[in-house]
Parts: sequence; C-alpha cells; structure tokens
Amino acid sequence: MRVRLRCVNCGAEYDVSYKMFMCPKCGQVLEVVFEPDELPPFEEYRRRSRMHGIWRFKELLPFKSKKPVTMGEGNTPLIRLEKLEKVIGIRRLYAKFEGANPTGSFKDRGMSLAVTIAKEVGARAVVAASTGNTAASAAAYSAKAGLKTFLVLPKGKVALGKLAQSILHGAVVVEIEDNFDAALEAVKILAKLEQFYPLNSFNPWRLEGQKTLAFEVFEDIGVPDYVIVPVGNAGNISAIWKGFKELKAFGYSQELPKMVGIQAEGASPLASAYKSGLKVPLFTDNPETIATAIRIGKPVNWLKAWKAVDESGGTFEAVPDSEIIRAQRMLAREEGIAAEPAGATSLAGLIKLASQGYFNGDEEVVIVVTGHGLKDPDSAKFHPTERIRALNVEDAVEKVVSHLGIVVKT
Ligand code: AN7
Repeated sequence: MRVRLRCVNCGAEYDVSYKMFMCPKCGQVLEVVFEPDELPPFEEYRRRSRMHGIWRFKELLPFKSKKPVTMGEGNTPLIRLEKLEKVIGIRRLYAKFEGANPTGSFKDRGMSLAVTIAKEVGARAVVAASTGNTAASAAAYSAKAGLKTFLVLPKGKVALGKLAQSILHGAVVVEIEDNFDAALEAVKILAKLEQFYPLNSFNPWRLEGQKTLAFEVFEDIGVPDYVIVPVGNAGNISAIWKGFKELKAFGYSQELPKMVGIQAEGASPLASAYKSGLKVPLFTDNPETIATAIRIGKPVNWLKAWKAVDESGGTFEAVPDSEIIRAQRMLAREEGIAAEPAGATSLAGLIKLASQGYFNGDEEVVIVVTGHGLKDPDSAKFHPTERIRALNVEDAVEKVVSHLGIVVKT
C-alpha cells in the first residue's frame, strides 16, 4: 500500500509522518492519500465481526496495526424516521445515530485509529482540546491504551456528561479561561513536542477513522442523495465525504451523495460566508450557542469542509438555537432518539432547507446525529414536562389513573 500526505490547499505531497499536521509550505491542513492493496468484495466487510469496530474495514484504512485499540466503535444503527419523513416531505429519511458509539459520539471512530497510532509511535502522552466529546473519547481510548491524557477544555462550557466522562477515565483536565479555539492553539503548540500526540481533527489520521461512517451507510442503504452533518471544527463532514469518494474511486459504488453542513447561527463562520457568496470563512472570536459541542469560531478543517460541500454540490446552512432545541424534541418525542443539542442540528437544518423548497420530496436523506442526549442532561430543561408529586403508593396510583382520565373500580 502506498501512503502519502497531501496538502488540501497547495497540493504539496509528503512522505508519511505521524507527527506532521500542517503543510510546511503553506500552513494548511493535510490529508492522507493512499492506493490500497487488493480490495475484497464489499460483502467481506459485512461478514467480519462487529467486535473489530472500524478495523472491519482495515483494507480501506491507511494504517496497519496488529493490535488496534478498539472498543467495537462504529457499527451504529441507521434508523428510519418514518414519522418525520412524512411531516417534512422527504421520501426516505434516516438518522445515523452516532450516540450509540462506546463513549456516545462519532469521535470514537477517529480515536480508535489515532490512539492506536499514538501507542505505536511511542508517545508518552496524548493531548486534545475539546468542546467535550473529543475529550470523553480521547480519555476512554487512551485509558485503554495506557497513555496519559491531557485535555484542554473551555472552562464552564463543556456539557456535564462529557466532563464526567473525562474525569471518570482519569484524564488530566486543563480548564482554560477562554474558548475552544484558544484551547486548540495550546494543543497545536504542545503537538510540536515529541512526547505529546495530538488527538484533534487537524490530525488527518483521526479523520481516516471517521470516514468509516460512509462505509456503514453504504452497507445499509447504498449511496443516499444527501448526507446532512452538524459542523463545528469541520472534520467530520470532510471525513464522511472522503469515505464516499473512496468507495467510488475504489470501485465499490457508482454515485456520490451531496454533503450538507449545518452550523448554529451564533457559531457559523462557514455557513454565513457560504451563503454570502464568499470564498473564505468569516471567523469569529466570540462564538455562542446552546449547542456547546459546536461552539467553535475558527474551524481548523474549514477548507476540507468547504471542498466537500462544493465538490458534492451540497450547501451550508445555519440554524438558531430555538430550532436546534425544537429538533432535539422532535427526535426524542417522535422517533425515540436522544440527541444532544449539537447532534440535533442536522435535523434542524434539514427542516429549514425543506421549508425553503431545497428538496423536491423524492430524495433519500441521511442526517447524522453526532452525539447522545445523555451527554448534556442540562438541555432537558428546555423541554416541557409533566411531573407529578406523590406522597405514597395509593397517591401515586390514584394520580396516574386520574391523569389518564379513567375510573378504576376497586
Ligand atoms: C456532538 O469535542 O469539536 O465538525 O472538541 O461533539 O468534526 O468538529 C466536537 C464536535 C458535531 C462537530 N456534533 O464535528 C470536540 C468537538 C457533536 C460534536 C461536532 C462535534 P466537527
């Protein structure tokens, strides 16, 4: 297998290095390009045990390992949203529920690969900046690999479940009095030291793990017309696009989906610029949204994401927090899917685009639900609830029965 690194901006190519992240010539992010050895028929991947996680697709991964750090990540359910597709007016609508990963988000796919590399190159410690999910996933996979973990988190802006996971798995938590973008700057500096291995998505190897989402969607339903993805640092949408492109390049599929990236209005450097017809993002110093996972003002992978949307013929859209919360409620109460706010932005974006006449109604659409609702228990407060106080057994029974409006004879 021939593997190279290529700059997404200037196209310069480099020999493989597991510690080179930005193009030495122009400073932009790199991607992994490779020519695989002989590939099995796609059916072969399906036959392999789900215990192998993303490594079920090992011929499509550019890193070989005899002992990968895996917890069976990926293999998440693709769920048909039968109620919502009718309301929205889409022929077939599915949610790829990434909350079903071992730590509750899509990050596990990338972390399995990146932590395997960290271990095999002999790093002493791993380091990651995070709005929360990268932290939780890095902490878990690094614990399994026996690596010390440093997490740089924006103080007071990480959802409770994610912070709890980071602590539970024993990471050192560095709370910075600044936002995620500043935390990422700190990690870029630490990554230059040989002892540290960075687990953020400017590390192109991590994104190689995340592209497996495309393989699984293809396995379940073939290539859909649209894939709609929440966008923060813009790595995931790029990775998923790369996965679909490789399926086609390697002869497994004939088509490509259109990629749609959704941001929260208060943190929408890509969507705002794209909709204004600009060619570069409108970075912001003060991103703000209820969807803390995507509270990011300077997405490091913006160019990769921009290309994914442009090449595929998709679009970017931004949605206000009120619509994110409404989408979270719809997923939970109509379809039984618990998404954290950021994970529901894909549905909010779909609804907004549909209301603008973006779809003709005959499409097959996959929304990626990137993180589990348990990650952000505080977000439950945005939803109406009926709670009844009961003093004892009889009182509980009576109140439930009368609430349903029935009369029970005793
Ligand atoms: C639930 O954990 O950036 O566009 O530090 O947790 O690939 O950044 C999280 C991102 C979407 C955005 N949905 O993905 C972090 C972090 C959820 C997320 C995104 C994140 P990218």
